[in-house]
Parts: sequence; structure tokens; C-alpha cells
Amino acid sequence: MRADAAAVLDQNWTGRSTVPSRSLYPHQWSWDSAFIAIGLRHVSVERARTELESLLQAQWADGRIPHIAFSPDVPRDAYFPGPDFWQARSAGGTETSGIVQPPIHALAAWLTYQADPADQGFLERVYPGLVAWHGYLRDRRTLGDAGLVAIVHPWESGMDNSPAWDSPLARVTPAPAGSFVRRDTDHAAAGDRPTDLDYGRYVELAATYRDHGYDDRETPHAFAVEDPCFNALLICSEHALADIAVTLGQDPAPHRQYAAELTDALIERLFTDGIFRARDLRAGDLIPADTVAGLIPLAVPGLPVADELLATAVGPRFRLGEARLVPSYDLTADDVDPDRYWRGPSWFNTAWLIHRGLVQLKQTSYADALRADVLTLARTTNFAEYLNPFTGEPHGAQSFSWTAALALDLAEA
Ligand code: 9WN
Repeated sequence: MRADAAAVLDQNWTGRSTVPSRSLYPHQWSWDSAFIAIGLRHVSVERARTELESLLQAQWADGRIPHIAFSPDVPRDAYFPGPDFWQARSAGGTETSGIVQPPIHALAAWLTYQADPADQGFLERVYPGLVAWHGYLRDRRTLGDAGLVAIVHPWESGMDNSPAWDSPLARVTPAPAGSFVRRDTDHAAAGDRPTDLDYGRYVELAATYRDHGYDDRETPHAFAVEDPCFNALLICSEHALADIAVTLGQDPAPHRQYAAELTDALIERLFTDGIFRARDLRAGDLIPADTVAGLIPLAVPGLPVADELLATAVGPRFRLGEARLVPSYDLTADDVDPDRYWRGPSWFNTAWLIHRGLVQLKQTSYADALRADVLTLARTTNFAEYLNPFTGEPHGAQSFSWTAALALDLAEA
């Protein structure tokens, strides 16, 4: 499995970063690169560093790390929405998208550094950009009044088609179906992917942001949501920034402070019924859908409600220990769909994050069982993008980079 996983990462390596999939996602994606670096460090720490540093070259002057850095070597229409849609460039001139993805980069940088602690230069190079990234989120994306950061597009959650986004998305008038051409359904079964209606809404939200110059003060942001996964990963990454600061002889206190404030707000604002739920800032209430995003705070160090959250993970909604990996959506929900994008299937990155939480909580038997399932399914699915949580049947892309990388990381654990 290790050799095959390394071969996937080799095939998907472009010379300075790793595409998630040669067919479906032929550019550099933000949170994918972070997950990829976490596994790549076991193959080549040099490549893992390059993966993260190339992503930081796509960072904007305002600190945001865009969700896609486009490759100039790929046809401009290979992926939709491509560079001609986003019309955006980084400070260094890379063509990019204008939205973001969950901030797991500082944790990835810290883990990459640990593979070769002799190279402090890497931390010195990436620390300022990572601080600026979190600064963008804190200063421009604290859209509610509780201190949590908000996402302004479903793609920013990394869980595009989550049932949690149905009600806030329903308020968005979709771009007309004929006004854009999807590329994803050229490479993946239409029944596994979001519907055309949802795509129309994604396009409309992104075009509105673009037409306001990606300015968070100017854009009306019809979709504004406090997502538990996004905020939990920001907390994990603030702890990583504190560790990096200590290593570099700088003051970790502001990072620990922000992590503590976010943790308090996360529990105060989003914890209910044994799980974290997303808050719709426009409607002003919690979104009732229970998704795997609500379990990701298990990875937050010292989470005071970890026992209750673990009980939910092993209960009927997610069946940790019985289901294959961890389903993306409540298995008791009427509309759970085990095959459609983020509406039931299991992903390897969420399993890796929950495994990390279980290890921190010293839940060894659950952690070992989940690790074994990751290692088995990575091999039997040919490193699938996602899979059916009842049968393990693969869906989406194969030879998917973060699946290979995170299986490699757990093989080393
Ligand atoms: C939109 C690349 C990305 C992942 C996301 C996943 C999917 C894109 C898409 O693929 O999103 O960003 O076209 O569906 O949902 O988590 O980063 O692998």
C-alpha cells in the first residue's frame, strides 16, 4: 500500500505541487495541498515543503490563501470555474480563485517541520504567510458577533454539497443553466456529483463576490455561515502557530489566546444535541443538519465537550466503528444518500482528522479500528476520492492525492 500510495503522489506531482486528481481537479487546491504535505513528508520532506511554499506563493496581499492556484500548463477550460471565470491573481502573479478553504495549513507546516526538525529555515519562511492568512480570516471574516469566522460560499467548507448548505443556498437565485458549462461531469458520474441547480447557485455566489472585487466589506454575502469544521481547523492551526512561534523564539501567547477564544465561541455558539452545527448568519439560527463537520472539533486540543461528541460519533447518526470510515451525513436522516457528494459517503480526510482527535483523547481502540479501515480502504478502492459508508464501494476520482497521502501518514503512525 505504501509503495502504491507513493506512486499516486508521484503521478500527481507537477514539479512544485500535487494535483488532487489528474482528471477531475488538475490544479493546486488549498486544503488538499495541506493534507498532501502531511503524507508527502514521509516520501520526501523536500517535496512536502515545496507543496506548502508553492501554495503560499498564491497568497494574496490581503493574506487570503485562495482555494485554487491555477496551473498555466493546463488548458484554461479543463476545470470549471477556471481562471477566466475568477479573474483573480495573487500578489506574485499566479492566477487563482477568490474564495478560500479550511485553514489546516499551519498544522500541516508544523507536521512537515517535525519530519526534519533540523530545517528551521522552512518554519521561518512560512510563518509570516501563515500568520497573515489567519489575520485575513480574523479581520475580514469575523462576520457575526461571537468571534467565529464565517465562510461565504459552500466550496469554502471543502464539503461543497453538504445538506447543511441546502437552506442558506435556497435563498440564492441560481445562474441560468445555459450560462456556464460544467466540466466535473465529464470525469465523474452525474449521480455522484452536485445537481445543476446547486451548481447554478455556486456560480451565482462566486460571480457576485468577483463582481465586488472579492472585497468582504463590499460584497453582500447572501451565504454567510459559521462552519464548525472550518473554525475547528483554525483552532488546531492556531495551536500549531503557537508551537511554531516557540520554536522560532517568538511569543506564542497571542496564538494560544485566539485558540482559546475560538474554542469558547465554538462551544457557546455551535454546540447542541451532542454535536456542533453550522450557524446561518443571515437567518440567525443553527442549521439542523448533522454532518461530519460537526464531529471535526474532536481534533481540537482539550475540547471540554469531547466525551459528548464522541458519544455522538459512535451513536446511530455516524456509527463510528461500524460504518466504513466516518459518513459525511447523519445516517438516520431521511435524505441521506450514501453515494452523492458530501450527502452520506465517507472521505479519507475527515477520517484522518477524527483519528487525530481519537488519539489525542486516548481512545485507542476506536483510533486503531479507524486507522485499519483507512489503510484497507485506500488499497481496495485504489485511493478513491470517497466511498459508500455501508459497502466501501468507491466513488469520484481514483488515485486521489489526499487519500494516498493520509493513508501513508497513518501507515507511519
Ligand atoms: C470545488 C479538490 C476539491 C476539494 C473539496 C471537494 C471538491 C471542488 C469541486 O474537490 O471541491 O473546490 O469541484 O467539487 O469538495 O473538498 O478540496 O479535491
